[in-house]
Amino acid sequence: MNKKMIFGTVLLGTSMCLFLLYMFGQTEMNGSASNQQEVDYVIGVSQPNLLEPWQVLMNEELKNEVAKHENIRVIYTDAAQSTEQQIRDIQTLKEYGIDLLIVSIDNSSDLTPVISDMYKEIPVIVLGRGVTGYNYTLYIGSDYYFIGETAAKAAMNLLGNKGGSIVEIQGITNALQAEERSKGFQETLHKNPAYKISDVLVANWQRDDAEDQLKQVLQHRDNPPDLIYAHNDAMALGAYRAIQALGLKDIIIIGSDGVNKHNGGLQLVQEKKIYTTFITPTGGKEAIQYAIEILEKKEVIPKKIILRNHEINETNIKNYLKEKEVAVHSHEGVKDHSITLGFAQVGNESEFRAANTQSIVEAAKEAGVELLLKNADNDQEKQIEIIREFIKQKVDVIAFSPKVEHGWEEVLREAKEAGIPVILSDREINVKDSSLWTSFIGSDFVEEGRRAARWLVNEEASEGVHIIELEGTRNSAPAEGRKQGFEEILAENPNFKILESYQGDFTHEIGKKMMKNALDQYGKDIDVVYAHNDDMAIGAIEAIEEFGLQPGSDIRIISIDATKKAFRALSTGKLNFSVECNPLLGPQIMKSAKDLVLGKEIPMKIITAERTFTQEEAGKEIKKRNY
Ligand code: GYE
Repeated sequence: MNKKMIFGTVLLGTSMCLFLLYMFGQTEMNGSASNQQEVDYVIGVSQPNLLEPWQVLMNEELKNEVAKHENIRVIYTDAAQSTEQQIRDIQTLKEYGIDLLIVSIDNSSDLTPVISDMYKEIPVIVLGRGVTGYNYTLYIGSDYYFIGETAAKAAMNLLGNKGGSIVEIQGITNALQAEERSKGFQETLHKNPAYKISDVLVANWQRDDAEDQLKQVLQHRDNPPDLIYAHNDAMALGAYRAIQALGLKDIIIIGSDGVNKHNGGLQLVQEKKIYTTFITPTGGKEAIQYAIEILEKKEVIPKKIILRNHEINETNIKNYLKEKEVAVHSHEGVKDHSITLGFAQVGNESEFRAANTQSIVEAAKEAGVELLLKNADNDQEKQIEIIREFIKQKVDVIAFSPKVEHGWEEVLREAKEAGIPVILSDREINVKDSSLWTSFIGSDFVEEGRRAARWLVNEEASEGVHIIELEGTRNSAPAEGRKQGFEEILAENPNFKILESYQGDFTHEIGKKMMKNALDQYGKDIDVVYAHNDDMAIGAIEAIEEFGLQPGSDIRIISIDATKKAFRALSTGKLNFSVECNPLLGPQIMKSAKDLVLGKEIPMKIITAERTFTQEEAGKEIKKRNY
């Protein structure tokens, strides 16, 4: 009895459920395959509601992309803003035997465990709105903290230095996207006491709720606010109506989503009902494209795709709409012509770096990209000079692995003025103006640090565990993130103490030297070494052996990268745990560079999927490890 026949029987079997589902939740099925036609895959789409214009747009974009694929069938459910109904919908889709679930959620705290369970059985794409943790195949959506932060900067620009009072209208509570937006907004505003948030309202993403609540708050208020920040355009329109009804003037309204439809954010900006909105792509198209890649077992599937948001206001809306119009057609029929990519590599400091450089060189050959790869020998000034050289050479795209987070504004502004897009490879930077870079491809370093610490606190029960930390290059994104994530988990486990953190630079040599210093100072009081990469960990292992102690048993050792070097140390028991950091970024960099030259919008961040390895797991995997 094969899949298609199963499909028929399940259809029959579950029609009763469907009827119930129809009674309680909204269901719809489509896919370009006619009922009789073979389908290879059945995908379930669970929506939290179809009351919001943004969720409706997401479904449209999903359907438009599904229509291009003959061999898939999609079942859509709509929970009409009921968490209980959405949990039931997901359960019924599971019983229906779907091959993959695409789910967008409102209530992340209640839905996270449901999605984690589903993920144990089938691939799950979390779309548009996140869940806590990493128990899913792929997240596609925006960085909501970034949207809140950008909204705060826009508010401060609009109000000027004199500051002012602000009303914030949130979507719903216990929704990650609302919490992160609010956190980004408030944390950025609070840096300057001139800006005061007078009220925080919760209006369920709904226009009328926002209108009613704001009317209540403002009708008894002597001093109306100077600005209103609504988490979506529907509530921003509600705010506009409330102000109109109360006859109030000169109150700036900022919304979010930027849907290009009737009463959508773009129309509200054009009609000057709101001043600013933030384009928040739904990711519907990408979700179906990746769903098929996952079902066809494509090798490299990222963990997170963070889509870029564009700030739209009355000063740039005309340009945005024109560019959008041009972009829709620009890459049609454009021949895939060879492109030149200038890559400024940071150095040769580690096994990771060697594998990373090789991946880039091989992928360029594979993709027919002309690669100019220069090495900065871990010298930022030299790396800046290399980028300047690429600008002079008028390469099509520049990519680089930034040695440290700061000091890139000037040279990146020159690249921007030269119209050359910039891809950040494996390390992020910290610049005020995020338009100075186009896309980041790499890992979530904070999560890597958390994973290292989680293993340790789960592994180690005894009191007073003393840790030596061997840090990577100071002010580099991996070192900063791995330290932050590790300390975050340790903060919840007070019997784990970092005795001292030593300034390393990701090299074997410095790792060994630092460990020698630590052993001289703390000797047998050391229980654990946390090394920010394998190379420093291996150096530490040698120092511990020379000190006459047994690495892996007298002193537990944790590293990050999980290169073959680490696998060997794990399988000999000298290393205890390694957190993967994937260096094979070449193929994704080439794909992004080509898409950029074709005028396609590429994600703001592509976060790689990564694992962790115990000694036992490494033993099983070592043969397959190719770097
Ligand atoms: O972990 C380390 C290398 O930037 C993520 O740099 C990379 C780090 C990697 O030196 O081995």
